[in-house]
Amino acid sequence: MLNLSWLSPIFAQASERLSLGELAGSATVSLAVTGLSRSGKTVLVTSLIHNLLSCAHNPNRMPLLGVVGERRLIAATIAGASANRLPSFPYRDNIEKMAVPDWPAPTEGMSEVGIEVRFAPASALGRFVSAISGNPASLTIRIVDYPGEWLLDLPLMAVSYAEWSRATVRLLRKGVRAEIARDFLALLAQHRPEENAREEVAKELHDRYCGYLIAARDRHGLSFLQPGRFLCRGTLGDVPYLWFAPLDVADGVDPFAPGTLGALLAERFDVYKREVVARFYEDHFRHYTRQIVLVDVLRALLAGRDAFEDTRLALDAILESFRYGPGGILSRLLLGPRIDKVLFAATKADHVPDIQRDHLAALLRNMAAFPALEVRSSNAQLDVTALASVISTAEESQEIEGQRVQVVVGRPVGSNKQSKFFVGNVPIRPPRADAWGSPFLNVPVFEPPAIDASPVDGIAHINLDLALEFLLGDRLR
Ligand SMILES: Nc1nc2c(ncn2[C@@H]2O[C@H](COP(=O)(O)OP(=O)(O)O)[C@@H](O)[C@H]2O)c(=O)[nH]1
Ligand SMILES: [Mg+2]
Repeated sequence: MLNLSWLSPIFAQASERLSLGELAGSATVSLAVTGLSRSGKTVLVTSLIHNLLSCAHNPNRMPLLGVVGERRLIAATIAGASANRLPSFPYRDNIEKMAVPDWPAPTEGMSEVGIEVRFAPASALGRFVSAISGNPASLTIRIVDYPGEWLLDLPLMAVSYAEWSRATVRLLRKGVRAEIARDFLALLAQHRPEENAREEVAKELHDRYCGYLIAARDRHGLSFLQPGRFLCRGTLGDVPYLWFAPLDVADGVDPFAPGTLGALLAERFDVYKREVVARFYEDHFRHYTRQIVLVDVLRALLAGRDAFEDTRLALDAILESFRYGPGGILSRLLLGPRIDKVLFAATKADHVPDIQRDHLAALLRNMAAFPALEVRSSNAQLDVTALASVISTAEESQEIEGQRVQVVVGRPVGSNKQSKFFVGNVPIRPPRADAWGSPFLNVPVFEPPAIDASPVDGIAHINLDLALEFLLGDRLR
């Protein structure tokens, strides 16, 4: 063990931020990547790894990541297999797919991968320790990819089944949901919470409720869909305790008489909270220290008012997972270490021209109650950005109705012609109720650029280096 007590105060301060393990060459930080399905997690992790591995050859890909820009990076490599319980992230398969070029296959559930970064320390103390130990500093970044849908379940921890049912059924009867949930609501009308519990009824309600969730997500672009595991099961399979759905519960009814349908579903709801929700936070989330949350802001904006407002509800629910202050749900669930930096990122920023990208980030910032989170010191440090993991478009200007405007151009997957994509002005605030057009759910999927599968040249991106600098820069000094 090294004695640091003689160091001057400035050095001592530097040492507070660095662990000795880091200085001496072995430290780990976990970087969790989440977002609702199709928000861009798999592509982000693949591009991040590929760009980090390529940095030693091509530092120009990640200039704004301090350790690269300052030429301190020595090498980044995939860490060897560890005794982790999670499936490993399929980086190799993904990068080979992208070299075709094509997008990586969609994934469900969690996976992880370790990246070992060896670098020359920036601080005098770090350089000193590195010199006497004869080793460069090293940091293993443990990247975990998990479905954002699961974070939507945290608010369930604070409510009973009856409360959740009432709130959910109220929501189901409003706006577009009433139409999407018509079949489920019709079945709901035939069953009372106080009728005798029957397994077939519970299962049928569950199946129809899942049908509604899937239609709401896939055909209407909605995102505030609970419980999250009904849409993204991970490794759970179809276990019987999942067979529940909300019931039409009158005010004041709670708890339910034994043997009733209400009691059966309430019991399952409680098992779900204990076995699935609490367990995810205790076994996994608790170990994350840095987090990036991906949001497909443009898709939500173009999908129309209902889908956009719904994304805001989902974001508010997701934010609960980063409120550590007293009185929060998390403080009751988790003790000890916590996430200390969270970045919310509007993904696929290559779908809008350069001048609109800051708008995308500003819109994301104004979509949820972020500011309230930042002033509370016990919460995670938070920032918002726009990024593209893989630039798949080019920029052009075009005359539209007598006006020169910037558009993006790319080749839609499966087409042999380039097409232009123009979204107009991205507003920096959620549009007013009367400013919405009709929903547009077909944002083009542009073919990714041809890339080299070996980690030499990297992948062109927008702001990936800045994002990583915010998330991990302090651990790479
Ligand atoms: N143009 C563009 N499309 C992207 C980008 N990232 C993701 N996508 C698209 O979004 C789809 C879903 O991304 P994926 O990473 O699989 O989402 P996940 O479900 O969150 O893991 C991809 O298949 C791409 O079509 C990006 O940076 N630029
Ligand atoms: Mg994925």
